[in-house]
Amino acid sequence: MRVLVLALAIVLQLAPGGSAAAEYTIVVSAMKFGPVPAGLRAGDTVVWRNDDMFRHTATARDGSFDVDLPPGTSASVVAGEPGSYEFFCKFHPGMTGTLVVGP
Ligand SMILES: [Cu+2]
Repeated sequence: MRVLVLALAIVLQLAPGGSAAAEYTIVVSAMKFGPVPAGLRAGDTVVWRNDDMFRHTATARDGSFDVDLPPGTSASVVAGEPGSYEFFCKFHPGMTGTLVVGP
């Protein structure tokens, strides 16, 4: 019984109410980045999922992230400093988007 109470306390500590980080997925398909999440905040996770048969990247112009996405894979980044981040694909420079991170 004591073990159970201890485990519960740890779970509550890891999930503080109200400020839990969110996770968003940006799907890459048909040589395009899908919609970027609105309301993204520092500490949230962005999952990039490549549904294409081609390799892509999600590369920030300011170098703050560079995600390699072989076909059929996913990778994630945690949103850092609030701001606006333009990104593109290294292999297909016409593929672009902007992530906006709020405080
Ligand atoms: Cu690409």
